[in-house]
Order: sequence, then structure tokens, then C-alpha cells
Amino acid sequence: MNRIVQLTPLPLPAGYTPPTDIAIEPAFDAAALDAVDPTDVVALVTHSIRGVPSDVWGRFPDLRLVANFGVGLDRIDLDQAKQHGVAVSYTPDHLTADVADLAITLTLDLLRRVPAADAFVRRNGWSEGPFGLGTSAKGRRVGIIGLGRIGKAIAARAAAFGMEVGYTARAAKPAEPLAFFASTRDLAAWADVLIAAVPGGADTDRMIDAEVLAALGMTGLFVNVARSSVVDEDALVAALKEGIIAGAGVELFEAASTLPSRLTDQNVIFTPHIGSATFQTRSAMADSVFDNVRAALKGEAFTDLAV
Ligand code: 8YV
Repeated sequence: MNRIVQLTPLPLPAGYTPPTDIAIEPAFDAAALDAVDPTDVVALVTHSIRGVPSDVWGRFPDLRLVANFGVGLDRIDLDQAKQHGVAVSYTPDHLTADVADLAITLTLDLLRRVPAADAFVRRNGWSEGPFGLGTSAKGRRVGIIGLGRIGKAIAARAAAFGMEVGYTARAAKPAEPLAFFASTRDLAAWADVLIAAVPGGADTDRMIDAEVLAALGMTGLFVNVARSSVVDEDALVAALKEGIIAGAGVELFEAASTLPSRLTDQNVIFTPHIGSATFQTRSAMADSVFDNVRAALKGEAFTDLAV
């Protein structure tokens, strides 16, 4: 009998009906996983934040697929997957537009001071004088760190707002008509708005550090739609409190982070990891995961494969 094991609850949208033709065994923690009979397990279901714990590889002799609900693969060891002959599916194209939209939303909200404007209206601030001016998006320079699917989608949106776009990546992409910068520091020095859209993992760990923030400068804005691991949070707090940069949009921070409580007065917008959190995108992500699980049960080809 082919069996499917799910390593974590999925953030399925309210109103989404999971398929009834697939039986999935929940094993949401180490003890539950230890209790699973490993025979006949052909697929594991997980999401980007849970990933695949390192001691899972090699446990399931018939494993064919890890189906990841999300684009981030930093918690799935793809080398281990290859060594064990396991395919890894993920959901990149389904969430690209929504995550890019959120990056631009944070950018425009920071430039036009939307949270401060909202607070002004709610406190009946007209007696204080007119609400101050914001900054035009048109003509600003957007520096994108990481020109993958999401980075390119951010670039297209920024260009539509009349912004100039530059990027840094492991290598220049000559097919893209955008200014390439060899280092994040140089990109930050050029940019008015620096947006992180790189994968998480060892290569990008704490790449947004004090030096990069200093290069971005006192009128610069930083927006993170990448993993929280790419940011040195202490450096970001210092940069905002000391006016080294002008503001930040923070979509991801560590679950135990003190960042929101340390940044109450500064020009910072927080969102609670909602990049893919729309009914349409989360439904499409779920469809992709369940379609691949069904393919594993039937021995059919998978879609959206990372390896
Ligand atoms: C999801 C994400 O919220 O795709 C990712 O990597 O971080 C988000 O889209 C995450 O997968 C949790 O389900």
C-alpha cells in the first residue's frame, strides 16, 4: 500500500477543500514521526518553514517525493534528496506575483508614508498642521538582491512605476536590461530602495549587515521579502534607530525575534509573512502539492521539481 506522511499542518485557505481521494498520515513532531511505520511511504508533505528534518533522510526506503508547500528550499537538503533518489517538488511560479506585489506594496507604503498617514487621520492630526510630504516612486532607484523569478517580477513592477532598476546576483544576467552590481554593498550605495529577494541558506546568511545598511544611507529604504536569515537584525535595529537608513519594510523575521518590539517608533512596516497569503495563491500551491502527491501514488510524472 502506498502511503503519504505529512510533516506539518499546511496553511490552506479557508474554503479550500483538500482532495478526498488521498489519505495522508499526519506526523507533526519527532515523536509522531517515530511512531510512523516507514514501510510503503512514497511521499512526504511539508512546507518551507518546517522543511525536512535531517534525520528523516534514509528512514523511508520507498520514498519517491518530498512535496514542499512553498518556494523556499533552505530547510530541505537537496543533496540528501538526490543521494536517496527522492524528487523534491515546490511551488515557485504560483506565488511569484503575490510576493512581488507585496515587495512593491511595502516600497510604495514607505515612500508615501502610508502607515503614518493612516495614524495621522485616526488621531485627527489636522490640528498639528498638514501631513508632511512623501517621496515619489517615479525616478527612484530600486536595487534588487537576487534576480530569480521573484526578483524579476519585482523589477517589472518597479519599472512600471517609473523606477530605475539595478540588481546583484551570483552572476550578471546579460539577457536582462538592468544595471548589474557585483556586490550587495555597491548596489546598496546606488539604490534608494534595497529589496532582498534571495533564497535563504548559508550563502546569504546575514548578508544585509551594518556595512550594507551604511552604504544604503540615511535616505535609503530596505525591504525584505526574503528569509529573515539574510538580515543581521541587530544591525537593522541600529541603522533605523540611529538614522543610518530612513525606513524598512519587514515581511519576515525570526519567530522569536524582538524586532517588532524594538522598532516601535521608527519608519518601519511589518507584515506577518503574508507574501503568498492570498486565497488564489495558497489554493494553487495546495493544488500543486496534492497533484504531485497523487502522481507519487500512481507512479506518474511530477511537476514543479527542484530536483
Ligand atoms: C509560505 C514561503 O508561507 O514559499 C515560501 O517559501 O515562505 C511562503 O510562501 C511558507 O511556505 C509556509 O507555508
